[in-house]
Amino acid sequence: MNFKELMEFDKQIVEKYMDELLSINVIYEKKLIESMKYSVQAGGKRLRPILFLETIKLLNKNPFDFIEIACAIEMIHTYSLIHDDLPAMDNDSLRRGKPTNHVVFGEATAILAGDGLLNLAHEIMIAFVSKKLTKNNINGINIISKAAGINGMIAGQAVDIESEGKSIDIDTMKFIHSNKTGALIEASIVAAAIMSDADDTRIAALKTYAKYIGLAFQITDDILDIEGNEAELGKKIGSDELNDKATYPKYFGLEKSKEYAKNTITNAIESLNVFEPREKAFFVDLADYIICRKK
Ligand code: GRG
Repeated sequence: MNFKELMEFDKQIVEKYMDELLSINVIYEKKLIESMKYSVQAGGKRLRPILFLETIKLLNKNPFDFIEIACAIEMIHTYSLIHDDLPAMDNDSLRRGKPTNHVVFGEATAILAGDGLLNLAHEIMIAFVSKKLTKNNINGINIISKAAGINGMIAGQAVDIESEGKSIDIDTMKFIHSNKTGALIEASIVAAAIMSDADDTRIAALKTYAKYIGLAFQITDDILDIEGNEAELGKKIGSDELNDKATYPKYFGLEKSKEYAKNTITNAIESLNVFEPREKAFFVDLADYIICRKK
């Protein structure tokens, strides 16, 4: 399979398995489950679960043995999007090409749908380790949990919200982005490496790669918010400027940001030198995709 086929193959597996995990029969809380499904099934690139599954494969383990962890990561990501779109946060009305969760289901249900997805992800991860109890599996889910929490994504989001309309220094901006966006991307790769029992050299190489692609992903996201096409992106552009967000183009300008993203991708690819060319082919293509993407 070439890069595009692999991305599509992994995406379909993750989507199918998430559908199964969300086939929950309830009597009273039908609206809650429907709103959770609405955002999960709205599409999305499924980048984080794909990174997780491909890392497992790179390290010669069977990705199907870890599929529920990939789904849990995507549920955490989807929860963060639902909450990020709320009026109290970024107040967006379009996500993944569809009206945002609170626009369709109301704010209270959207908040609960996010909470439900975050908690379900942890229920899934705990059920996984209780069946497959190894030190590396525990360490892996611990990395995912932490990346989603107050030492990762939630911290980045909190500082992002507090910084709106204020002038902040570059280090604060980097803190926001490496936590809000970078932490879960990095955890998707590092947790998979640890759960695949990789050696320290390989884990370190993949961690460095993950940091670089997380950074390039964010810079590209900032650029797309200025130059992207709303129909292709599936969300409104110009929202960073509207919310007076600290972005790479705001600090460095558009052209310098593009150059920065390109150099970051070169560094990401170089950090995989410990792997054979045929082993790392997917990750090299993915690094290029991160900055060439249109959505
Ligand atoms: C609410 C705790 C909490 C965190 C929110 C995810 C997030 C943190 C904010 C979203 C705002 C944003 C545009 C961040 C930039 C990078 C990013 C995470 C983009 C969305 O991820 P994609 O492009 O989305 O992977 P899809 O829809 O493809 O899954």
